[in-house]
Amino acid sequence: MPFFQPPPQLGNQYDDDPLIRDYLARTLPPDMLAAVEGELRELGELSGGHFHRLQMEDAANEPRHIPWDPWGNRIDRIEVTPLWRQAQVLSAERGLVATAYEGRYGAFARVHQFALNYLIAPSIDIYSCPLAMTDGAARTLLDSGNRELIERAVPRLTSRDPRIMWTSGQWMTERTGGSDVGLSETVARQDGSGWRLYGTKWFSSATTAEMALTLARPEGSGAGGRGLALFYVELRDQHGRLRGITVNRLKDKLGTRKVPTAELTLDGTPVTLVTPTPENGVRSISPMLNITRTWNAIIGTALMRRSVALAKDYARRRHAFGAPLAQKPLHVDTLAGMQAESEGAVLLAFRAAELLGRIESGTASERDVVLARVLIPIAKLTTGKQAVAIASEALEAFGGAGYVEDTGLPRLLADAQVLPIWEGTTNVLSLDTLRALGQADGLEAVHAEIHEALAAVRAPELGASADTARRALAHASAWIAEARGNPEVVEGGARRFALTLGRCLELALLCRHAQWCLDSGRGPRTAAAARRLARDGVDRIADGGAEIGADAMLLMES
Ligand code: MFK
Repeated sequence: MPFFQPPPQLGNQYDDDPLIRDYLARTLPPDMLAAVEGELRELGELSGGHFHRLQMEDAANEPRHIPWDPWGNRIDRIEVTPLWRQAQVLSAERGLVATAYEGRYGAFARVHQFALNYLIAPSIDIYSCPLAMTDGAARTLLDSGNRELIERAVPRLTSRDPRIMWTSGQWMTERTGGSDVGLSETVARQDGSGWRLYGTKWFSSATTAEMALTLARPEGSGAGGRGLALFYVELRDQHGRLRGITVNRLKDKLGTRKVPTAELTLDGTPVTLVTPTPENGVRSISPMLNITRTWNAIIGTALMRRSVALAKDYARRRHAFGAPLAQKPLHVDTLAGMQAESEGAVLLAFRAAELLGRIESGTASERDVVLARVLIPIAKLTTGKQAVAIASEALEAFGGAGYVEDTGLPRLLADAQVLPIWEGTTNVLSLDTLRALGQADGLEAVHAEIHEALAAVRAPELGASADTARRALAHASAWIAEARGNPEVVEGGARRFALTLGRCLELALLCRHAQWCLDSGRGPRTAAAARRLARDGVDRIADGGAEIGADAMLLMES
């Protein structure tokens, strides 16, 4: 009988994930957990079962742009994949956006919502992208105070009825770039019927949305982000025709291939101004950025969890050199490092969710607000990098099979690679972290967060890990204090600084969670994760001041 390798299997993705179960048990009030656990388990079942199977069967399908109908009319229809059609129904019915807005669980609504998304996201082919933007649009409209738009759009964006629920796009990127949004060229003109937009949007994700929030420069306005204004667009009229919008083409991307990302031409697109005055567009859209960046972090952790789950299961099924890989010390060591990274990442991403929940329910302290502003970009940039590294390691854990498309494994890496790019690259978010730290005691809030988490740690087996976090934080703080007078040194070291804070936060949160697991009889597993993360290193600071920058310039010479 020739040899055939059994493929990896997934079980219930809630039951099989002790970290998320323990985290929710520690964080949520017991009666709330009892009330929501059934749906978490159901989503865990759908994620490891129906949707994972469908994902494999649906692998070859991609969205299609149909520019013309048979009679020559421009229609710009976009057909999405069968899985995406099911994901749309699931998202509404399971409240993947709505849960955050229903007010049932107050400050814990965001943890609840993101737990649902964490469980299902790896199996729904990045349908989380339109959901993140939908959530961000609902939040931005609510924060804008524009009653007419709130009444028209928010009930649809947050509906649990798939026939009613809308999704939203977020059109920011133009040919001038996705980072320096203040360079946007799209012009807004007013005529007798209101505002109309003229320009090109270069990366409109999920163009199937019913509405979008977008930036444009009112004619005669000044340069930069302050000269932009925030507009609300409904894409189609009552006959389903696009309103002054042409879909030029879909992007041919490395990953997120199920997401129909398009280049658009806007030629007289009717829009509504969101804010009372046509200015400060970047500031007005910033609630959207903070929501989608939190999503980014959560989805990053979800993809890490899927990478580790598949690699661990495979290690038990795959025999080499006389034993299952799961009994080979070097392979076990590799998988353990992946597990520890993903556990730290989950706790950091969900910490952002906790803070958002408190802010939105009106129960946040002043420090929570300051901490959220800093922690969200840090969580996004740290988990984005980790997700790519873990996905890459997972492919390697499968050997050649990890490099073959129809195993479904390469998609993990290709999809993870978007996470450090969209919603602000690692470098842009490192600079945003610096900006946020400079406002209202941001660094003090991070210090307090880390020290409070570590103050809860008493077990001797966690002592060295807690010290690693304290030392790294002290090193990062000393570096920024010394570099402060030299903007080039600060900018050149911003990524190392932000990543150190991110990894420090992860380790501190992991130590605190591990202490709770020990105290509540849940065992020593999380303490092992904390020790492993500490051993793999959290301090990324490089001392050397201006010399590092001078070396970097030398290394730029070809
Ligand atoms: C699973 C997840 C899925 C997500 C799917 C999404 C798919 C969509 C794909 C995309 O659209 S990707 C493109 C995303 N683009 C970005 O995320 C932009 C990246 N660039 C930045 O974040 C820049 O830092 C920024 C555009 C904000 C810089 O622009 P400016 O004009 O130089 O802004 P400035 O002057 O720093 O800030 C303007 C105001 O906004 C300031 O307030 P004030 O006017 O009161 O002084 C800032 O404090 C405020 N602000 C900026 N960023 C903020 C913020 N406020 C709160 N939170 C923030 N993050």
